[in-house]
Amino acid sequence: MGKSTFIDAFGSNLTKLGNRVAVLAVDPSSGRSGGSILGDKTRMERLAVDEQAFIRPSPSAGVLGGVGRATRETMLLCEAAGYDVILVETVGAGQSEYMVADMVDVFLVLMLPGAGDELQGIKKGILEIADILAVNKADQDAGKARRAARDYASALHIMTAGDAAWKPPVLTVSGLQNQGLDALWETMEKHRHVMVEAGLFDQRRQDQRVKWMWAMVEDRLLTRFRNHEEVRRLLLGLESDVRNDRKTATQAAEDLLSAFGMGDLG
Ligand SMILES: Nc1nc2c(ncn2[C@@H]2O[C@H](COP(=O)(O)OP(=O)(O)OP(=O)(O)O)[C@@H](O)[C@H]2O)c(=O)[nH]1
Ligand SMILES: [Mg+2]
Repeated sequence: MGKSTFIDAFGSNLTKLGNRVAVLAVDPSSGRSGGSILGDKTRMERLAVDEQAFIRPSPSAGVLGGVGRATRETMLLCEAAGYDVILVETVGAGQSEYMVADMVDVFLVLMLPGAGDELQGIKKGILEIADILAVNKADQDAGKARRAARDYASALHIMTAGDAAWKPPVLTVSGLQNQGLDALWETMEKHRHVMVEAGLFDQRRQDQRVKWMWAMVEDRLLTRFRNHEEVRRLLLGLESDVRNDRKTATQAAEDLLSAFGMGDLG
């Protein structure tokens, strides 16, 4: 996708404009070690040595919830420490995108220019949460990138409510050639302006905070549940009972909740 190259160029543009930039990553799949941290920094050569920038790789592999929470907390710390722009990278592996969308003010989706039929392959879900879409690597074949952008634009048009305060635009960019990145930043600033004017900027942050509160409560409760000794003992047999239709899902849930001391509630 060219993410590291993109962030290196985009982030460097931003520090040149006088911003302090932090780069965080959510990549629960990678099991990254010190080695790939270095790898990432070398792929962001300019930003890695930029005194106005701070690059923090993904917390080492763990459950997505934990990785997401750690990243969100670092993000808040960076904000409090006076970073003007915080870029949060996600690998694009399913759930992590939703998690990142739930912590940022603007969610940018990078796409590659592909054949027309590529559109069918893209996950519809990701377009639904995109605030801005950018077709990257447009330097390779400008015509192809423009065609892809047009396809994405019509897909987005169909999905966006007519009265939405913000309609996700599609841009073409090249991280490698630093093309279209100034226009992208202007679009992000415009997004912020529109959201503030519509009273949606604070609302989004409020909604996100409440969502995170519940995510943490659910997370902790579920962990406590799964670690409960009797629940663990029962689970071994119950899952296969449910799988093989020896027990209904409802009965099994009831057994587990009873073992946890929460039976007979429903
Ligand atoms: N032509 C062209 N090539 C690019 C562009 N951006 C990145 N590349 C190339 O694509 C390859 C992958 O780029 P990265 O920036 O490492 O991509 P990434 O998404 O960070 O990759 P992972 O971290 O491995 O997931 C490299 O060979 C880059 O030189 C671009 O805008 N145009
Ligand atoms: Mg990378």
